[in-house]
Amino acid sequence: MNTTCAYCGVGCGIRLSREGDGWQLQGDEQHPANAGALCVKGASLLESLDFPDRLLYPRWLGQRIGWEQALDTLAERFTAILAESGPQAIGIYLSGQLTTEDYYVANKLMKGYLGSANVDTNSRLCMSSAVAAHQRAFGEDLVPACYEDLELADLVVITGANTAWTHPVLFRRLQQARARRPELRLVVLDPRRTMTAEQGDLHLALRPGSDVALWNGLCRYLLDHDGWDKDYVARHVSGFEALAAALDDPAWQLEAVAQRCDLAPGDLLGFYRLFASTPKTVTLFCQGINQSNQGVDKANAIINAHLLCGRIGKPGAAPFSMTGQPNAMGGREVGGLATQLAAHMGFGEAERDRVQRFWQSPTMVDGPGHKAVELFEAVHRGEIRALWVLGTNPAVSLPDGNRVREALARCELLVVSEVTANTDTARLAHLLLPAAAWGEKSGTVTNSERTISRQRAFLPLPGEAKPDWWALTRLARRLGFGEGFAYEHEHEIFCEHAALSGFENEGQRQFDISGLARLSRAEFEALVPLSWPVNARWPQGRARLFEDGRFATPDGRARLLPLAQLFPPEPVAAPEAVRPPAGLSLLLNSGRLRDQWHTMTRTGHVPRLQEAEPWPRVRLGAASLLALGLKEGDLVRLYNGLGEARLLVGLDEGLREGEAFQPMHWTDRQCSQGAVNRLIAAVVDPLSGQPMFKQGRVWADPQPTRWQGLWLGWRDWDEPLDWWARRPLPEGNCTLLASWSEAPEALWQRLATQGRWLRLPLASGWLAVALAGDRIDGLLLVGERRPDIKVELLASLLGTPLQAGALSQTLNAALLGESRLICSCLRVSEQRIVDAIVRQGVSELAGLQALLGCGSNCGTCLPEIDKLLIKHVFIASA
Ligand SMILES: Nc1nc2c(c(=O)[nH]1)N[C@H]1C(S)=C(S)[C@@H](COP(=O)(O)OP(=O)(O)OC[C@H]3O[C@@H](n4cnc5c(=O)[nH]c(N)nc54)[C@H](O)[C@@H]3O)O[C@H]1N2
Ligand SMILES: Nc1nc2c(c(=O)[nH]1)N[C@H]1C(S)=C(S)[C@@H](COP(=O)(O)OP(=O)(O)OC[C@H]3O[C@@H](n4cnc5c(=O)[nH]c(N)nc54)[C@H](O)[C@@H]3O)O[C@H]1N2
Ligand code: SF4
Ligand SMILES: [Mo]
Repeated sequence: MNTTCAYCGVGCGIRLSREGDGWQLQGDEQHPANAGALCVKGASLLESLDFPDRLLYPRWLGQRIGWEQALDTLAERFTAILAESGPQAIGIYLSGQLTTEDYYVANKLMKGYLGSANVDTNSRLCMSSAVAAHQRAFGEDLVPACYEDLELADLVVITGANTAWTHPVLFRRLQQARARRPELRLVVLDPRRTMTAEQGDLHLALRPGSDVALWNGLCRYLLDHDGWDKDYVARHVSGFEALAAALDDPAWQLEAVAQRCDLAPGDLLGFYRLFASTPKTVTLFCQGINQSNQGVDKANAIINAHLLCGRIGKPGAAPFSMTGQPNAMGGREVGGLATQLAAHMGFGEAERDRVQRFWQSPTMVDGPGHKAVELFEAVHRGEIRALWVLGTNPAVSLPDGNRVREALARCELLVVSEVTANTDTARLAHLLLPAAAWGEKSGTVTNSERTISRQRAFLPLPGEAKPDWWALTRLARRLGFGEGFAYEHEHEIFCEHAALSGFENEGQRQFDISGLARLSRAEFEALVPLSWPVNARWPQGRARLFEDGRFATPDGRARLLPLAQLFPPEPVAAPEAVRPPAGLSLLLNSGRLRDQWHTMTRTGHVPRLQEAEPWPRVRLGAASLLALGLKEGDLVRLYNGLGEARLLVGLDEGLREGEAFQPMHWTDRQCSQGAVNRLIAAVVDPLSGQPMFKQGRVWADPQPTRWQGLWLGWRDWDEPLDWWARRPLPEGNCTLLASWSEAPEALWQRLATQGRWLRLPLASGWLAVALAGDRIDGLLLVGERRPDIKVELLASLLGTPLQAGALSQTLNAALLGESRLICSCLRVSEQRIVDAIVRQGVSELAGLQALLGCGSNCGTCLPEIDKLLIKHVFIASA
């Protein structure tokens, strides 16, 4: 059976085959996105399905209830709120991780039946700047390119994206193309020297937020050096005069731009020349562009340069916005954003009328609703009284996390549809509804290149879990809308969605999949991946848009836009910019790690995905560490007027000085104080409403500790403590502990009174053994500093009878230190690679791959392996 990966917007195809009682998973060779390849997250999907806190039944205030009762309660409360406060008092918050069918039903119910446009999605945090930029430039939210364009290009510019980690299979495709054709150049524009930047031919570490200046400077350079396509602009583009006039300003001359971007003029010139002389250029962008207080402008600045050179709608030439989530694109098609009506239509009178006639619905919203950040503000004010959250964890993922948590806690009726019961958001819900997870649910998703693929169910629904569209449909029926929501299968929903896209569409809307509106159930089941549009003109779909130079604007021309660079890139009046008295000032960047997915609800319980980066760390540059007097592994306190976090520090030589990078993944479930968004102000782009997650102002102080410790046990650590962070082990879990308020002796006194603890002195502190009968139930190491230890080895003692010899032998071996995992796919540690180089004399990559397998699957670790080779072969022998 074939399905689609649950994670990123590459949208890889997956093939499942039966093996004994279980399933075996591999990449689908036939899928156009990945041709059989998978990254470590996709390859671990089966392991991830073993959720620790799976939500199996509806729960009302923590108590199990039946679906009938849950839906009746929901219908009753919605009806009462509608009667008392009107439709604006109801909100729905959706997710790019739902299927298109889930999205379609939610959107129809809200906009056409309840009459509220307060339906937004976490795509607001992710894609809304790109959506708005596409609409401004092309007249519609259209991604022009396909993945193959990356392989056909002669220059790929990756900006504001760490593609090697976040879209690994696509990056691998690019790298393979570069190996075949060394003339294919890669330039990376990112303030941070990421794993992606490491692999570029050129990396420009621009000043955060200065992207508009960089692209304006490029356009100015193209105009000055005859590097633009006059013919293309004359025939297919509008707005040239205004752009040229705006660029006729000394601010956009090379030297001035270089200064704004904090780059060496020579480096910048090198990039401009390369761009000017390479017709086949693809510029790929993601959250470093979108998540900004001028995200829409940044995206349009990139598109400007491509339009000016006519580099769009051609093989190997396009601006390319990568979508993050598996179905962010499907949500955009449906109209799941509060600023869209449905099927790429807005709120004009004719469009509202058209959609209402198609739906035959009792009502129709009259304009856009609240965007995500405003939506939660309206909840905070009590204006939205009932909020239904499906498939997202806003307590963690929205900016100004403390305020969002406050809003959720104040909400009169919070309904959360979830797969796991124990998320920071789900814990605040009144009503919890169990959702079908990946592997159990069925429907369609659309990836970054507009390819619609099927997600198929291969597992039975556990407990009383139901697909989200089912829950929405059943509520709609209870509210008296049976006719509009008679669906019994996702196939019916998909066909209706496809029909709406083609309804009274004489080519005005390029999003048109009416060619799929009449699929039979069997054809829907057998649907193969297809890129939209799919209609009478393009029955087999279409890989590239705008090939004819016609855009979706009224005059058919794409629009160039004059754009100003905001400076400084941070908003001066950001609420957190109230300067606390002391502390080192840092600009906080946030984003993703290779092996984790968002708020860790799907990856945090998979030991193999934890190994490369097990603990919540904020990375700082060497000078910042020095200024703070901290070493790697110490604790730091980050704070501002909004909140605080306490994390381990790590050194990242790829950061610009004065900047820090904190992963977005840690939540209150895994760490006492590790969630980054408590520190990020709710500053948004004025057009898209997308939050500026990438530049927050924080202050840092060292966080001294009286002791640090490590707990290994089958049960969770449950003594109250100042600080902790937890990760799972194949069996049991491992918790880092620290205290600044209590001496280690005081901790021991607390434990000793429980009676089942034994203590042994160590050179650097002590080891306490928790006993259950005569067996080891847990191990606690306490010292001045966190012990550097082979966790897995020590954990092998859990459950064994207490024997002094075995204990000291294992302990000694474990204390020889932990080795970092380099290749997550084949689980090869740094130590094994170094041993192979130093002891076995392997001196090149192919040899390491043959011996250990490292780097031979997804390839994201190749640059790290390279570094080890350089360090241990070349430098050592020099
Ligand atoms: N492993 C993994 N992969 C994922 C996800 C995940 O959770 N884990 N999530 C998926 C989702 S939903 C998304 S949206 C994507 C996101 O994919 P990406 O956008 O590739 O990932 P991020 O880590 O958010 O950061 C992007 C980069 O922007 C840079 N940046 C910051 N500020 C600026 C700036 O001012 N200008 C420029 N040019 N760059 C800047 C950051 O340094 C960072 O390297 O990843 C998807 N893939
Ligand atoms: N600081 C900072 N914050 C960020 C970002 C950043 O770069 N920096 N990135 C932003 C971006 S781009 C994104 S996309 C968001 C992501 O943020 P979220 O959407 O909040 O993150 P997830 O952890 O993916 O949450 C999805 C939840 O849905 C559940 N789930 C999975 N499948 C289903 C299903 O089929 N049905 C239902 N009902 N539930 C399901 C999962 O268990 C999980 O709890 O974070 C944003 N926040
Ligand atoms: S690249 Fe993205 S879609 Fe492909 S396997 Fe990895 S996470 Fe899944
Ligand atoms: Mo995202």
